[in-house]
Amino acid sequence: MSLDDEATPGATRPWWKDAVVYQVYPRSFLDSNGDGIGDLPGVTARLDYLQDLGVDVVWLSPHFDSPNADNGYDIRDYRQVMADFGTMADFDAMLAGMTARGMRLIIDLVVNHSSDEHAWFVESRKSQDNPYRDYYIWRDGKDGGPPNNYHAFFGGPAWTLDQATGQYYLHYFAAKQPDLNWENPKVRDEVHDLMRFWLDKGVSGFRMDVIPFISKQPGLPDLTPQERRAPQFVYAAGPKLHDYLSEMRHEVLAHYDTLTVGEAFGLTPDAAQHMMDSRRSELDLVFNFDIVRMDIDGWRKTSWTLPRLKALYSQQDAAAGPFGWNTVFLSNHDNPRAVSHFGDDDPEWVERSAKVLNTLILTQRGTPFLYQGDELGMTNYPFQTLDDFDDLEVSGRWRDLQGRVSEAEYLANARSMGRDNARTPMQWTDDPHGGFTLGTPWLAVNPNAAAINARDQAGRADAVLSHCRDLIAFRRGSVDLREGDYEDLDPDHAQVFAYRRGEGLVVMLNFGREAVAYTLPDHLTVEGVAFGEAVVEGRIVTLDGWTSVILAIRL
Ligand code: TEU
Ligand code: CA
Repeated sequence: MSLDDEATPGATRPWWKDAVVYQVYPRSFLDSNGDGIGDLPGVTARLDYLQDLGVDVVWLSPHFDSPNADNGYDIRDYRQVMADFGTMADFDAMLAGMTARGMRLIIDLVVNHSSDEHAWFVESRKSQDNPYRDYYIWRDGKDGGPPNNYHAFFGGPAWTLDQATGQYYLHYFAAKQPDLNWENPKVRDEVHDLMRFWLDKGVSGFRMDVIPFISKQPGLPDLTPQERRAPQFVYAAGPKLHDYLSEMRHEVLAHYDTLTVGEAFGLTPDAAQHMMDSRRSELDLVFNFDIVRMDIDGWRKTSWTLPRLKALYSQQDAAAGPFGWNTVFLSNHDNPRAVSHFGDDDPEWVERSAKVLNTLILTQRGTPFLYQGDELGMTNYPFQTLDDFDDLEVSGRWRDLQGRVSEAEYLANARSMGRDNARTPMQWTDDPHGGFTLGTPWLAVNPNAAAINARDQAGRADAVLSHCRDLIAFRRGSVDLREGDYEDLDPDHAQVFAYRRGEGLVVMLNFGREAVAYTLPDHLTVEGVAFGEAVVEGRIVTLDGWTSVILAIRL
């Protein structure tokens, strides 16, 4: 690993630029005690699996005490482990197991809002002069209704009237997720303290949930009709975001060796670059959602094209510039399965296309974030009715749309884009419930677990899992992939994604079932196949349907 960081020669290259991160959604990873809910001992039981895959960092979705209105993104106690997931001793054992295997752990920091069952909110709602009142955002109503026309992401107004004190409180998400008031220095101090609590236990950083939203618009004016179509761009443009993040860096993060990655939901590319610029003291990485949301209009799924995907990668790479660094991902717990969204989940093609997508994630410029199950090519779930879902985003949005949209249209949309597609339990074996639980799973396991599961793939050299493991190892040994610059060789081609990485590699991905014979530009000399499979004759490379190859080249 080179020691110099290309951005600031002489500075050591941060470890997270070379790391491969794997997101664990603990509720759906492995159930160790038969209650149908994944838990921390389940994660510990699979650390050898993650080490064998070659994972450097685990991002753990919220493990904190929560009533689970939003599956843990509604925290009731930031210093307690959710009882469903186990105990603090289980957390410590999991972290020790990761450390012993040379892995790091980053946890989810959900501090734009808490649960309405958090002690702070229980106090805050008691009276208008309670010492905790200003931990949240309370306002008088206007004209007999909410203080403004903000709409919640999970349906209904973003304000709920608290009868006891006659005021409304703000919640960008569910009513059980009241927004914290970051204007209040006591709130910021509380957050800094809880961050130190986990960092002092040995955690290596945080993924920061909707962090751009913590600074609210002064005066909270109404949204215009245009703004209401995508309120996140207003919510993320508060005037004090960068002040709060700089303070967090100064007060907490600067005193530890950490990785911080912020959800850039609602940020413009410039604001995102601002947040991750290594010359500033804010965060290290951001999740830019332009790609995973390129075929979403409001709530509706639209369509995407490969040239559009390529343009977004080039835009993100340019926006990062010499002082930024991107994350590379195609899925997470909020998005459909990568192979169903961007690949081809027909049983005949699913493995091949999953390998192509994992090649994209692991060879693009930036830090790759794999989502649990994508190393197997797990697919979307065949939801039949709205009752099959267990996501307040699906139910809340349906309450908004009923009467304006047919149930058939809404169901079709939820089937393709609903978050539960990524939350069905991990498929470990072809045993009942995919070997995830000996009980009844909290969310049904995909019936294709018999065909797509880790045990079957562990024994097959041609499996998605083997390909992913081998490519992670290849990437670790390649300075071009970890540090090299990025050049899209053919932005307009509708089926082939071909790009140069550094001085010595070209990656080619065939995003279709038809074989393609592709001629590389004449400024490149192909020296041979470095990874994958393709027929190479001079600069003509033939890729079978849904295959990818990494070529050794000379400029
Ligand atoms: O998600 C915020 C966010 O980006 C989601 O609103 C996402 O865009 C939407 O669900 C896509 O359909 C974060 C967490 O990742 C999510 O799980 C939580 O529900 C949300 O914040 C509130 O904490
Ligand atoms: Ca369990």
